[in-house]
Amino acid sequence: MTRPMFDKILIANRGEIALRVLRAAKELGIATVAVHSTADADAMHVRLADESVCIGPPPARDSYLNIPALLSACEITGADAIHPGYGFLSENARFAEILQDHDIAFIGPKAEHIRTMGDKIEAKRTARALGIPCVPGSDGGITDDETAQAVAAEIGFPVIVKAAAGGGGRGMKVARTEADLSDALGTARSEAKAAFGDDAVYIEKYLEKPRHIEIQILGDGQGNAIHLGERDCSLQRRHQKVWEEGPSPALNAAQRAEIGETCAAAMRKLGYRGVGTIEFLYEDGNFYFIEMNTRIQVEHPVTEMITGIDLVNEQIRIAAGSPLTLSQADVRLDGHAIECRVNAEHPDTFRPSPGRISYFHPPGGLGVRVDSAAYQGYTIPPNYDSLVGKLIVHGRTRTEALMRLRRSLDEFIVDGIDTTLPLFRTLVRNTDVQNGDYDIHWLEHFLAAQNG
Ligand code: MV4
Repeated sequence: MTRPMFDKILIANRGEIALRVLRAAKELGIATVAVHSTADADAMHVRLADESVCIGPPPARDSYLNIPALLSACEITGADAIHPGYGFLSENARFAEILQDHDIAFIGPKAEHIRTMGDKIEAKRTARALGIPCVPGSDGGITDDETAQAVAAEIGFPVIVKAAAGGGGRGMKVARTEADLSDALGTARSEAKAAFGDDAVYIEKYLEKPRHIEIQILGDGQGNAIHLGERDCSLQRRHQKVWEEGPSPALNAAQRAEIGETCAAAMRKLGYRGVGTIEFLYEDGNFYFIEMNTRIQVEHPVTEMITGIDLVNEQIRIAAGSPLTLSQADVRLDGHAIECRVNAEHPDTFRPSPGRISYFHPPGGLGVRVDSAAYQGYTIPPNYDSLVGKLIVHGRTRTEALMRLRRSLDEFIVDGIDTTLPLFRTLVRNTDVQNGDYDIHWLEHFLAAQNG
């Protein structure tokens, strides 16, 4: 019996994730099509793909988000599947449906699950119904002051008002007392309307000092699902993750198995297909669901390094219709991994620093992985995100991973532009970081104290 598989995958993305997908496709013997904007004609993903198609001018809305141009590129090249990577069209349910209508496979979840998780109120309702622990708060949307006050009285202050269409930190307002709530509700609703064209908001108990811990799950849409442990992504700046690691320094094996099995069971019930991340705030030993991401994430290599499982390979095989071949017992969490997102930004001011890389020397050696589409002589265009590459290290213990990270950061040279490498060289030597003693506010406080 021959297994179902694609012949040719079009990669609707750029940068390091386009390369990551290309590599997985090649290892499966699948032909690849790169698409690119005019700003990315010299990009590495274009060079390494079997074929490439220019799909538009630099602005993403005219190229990487241009659905008719992507459909034309599939038609021209005969691609039978699209991998969306992260960002861009990766969580666009309409795009997934349009591809289905054109008999092109979307390498990602079912459109209905993308849509459900895109609405944070629906996502929370769904999570709760599936037995996932949630932050106490309103059952649905809130429009009037009276209902808001009643919910707040029930859960207690402080509370946070969040946009249903938000996520990633946009459109949130904290109310510390009863007197703040009316303003918080009004501001959150008008900001949500302006940013997303949807003024639906909901209320939650505000957690003061949580960690951000997310569970990686994998399902086949045929009733099988497993978890691949967690990543601790508490070190963030302005809702951008900076440093991610797994396992979380805050969890023991019993806690990990319990929350992991809760998530896997929920995904079995949902019939979830593909990779997904269930995000939690974690405080005082308790997990509180906040959102679910229905895409491959930037920090997926952390999980790959501790499990040895190729998540993009799994995504492709599952989208082609293969059932899960891994059982939960096959998943062994081994050692510790840390990822640093190296951005083309000033290490103190975080001002973007696009431009030409005059010298590029990535680190190497045992347990060191660099996922990057950069090369010496490459010019980072100003039009997209500022990720130069991800440095991921693995060690048998967290201490070994930290020492390996310190060594790798000292080897890593990127000249010609500003990068955040110096920040990581400071962080890896910091006592709180070394002790795993941080929450979601630690990095912002550290930066404020460091820069005055
Ligand atoms: C919260 C919270 C405290 N309490 N919800 C920010 C991004 C979005 N995904 C959820 N966010 C938060 N939700 C309750 N009920 C604090 C944050 C938050 C945060 C969360 C994760 C990582 C970094 C953060 C930084 C500031 C606020």
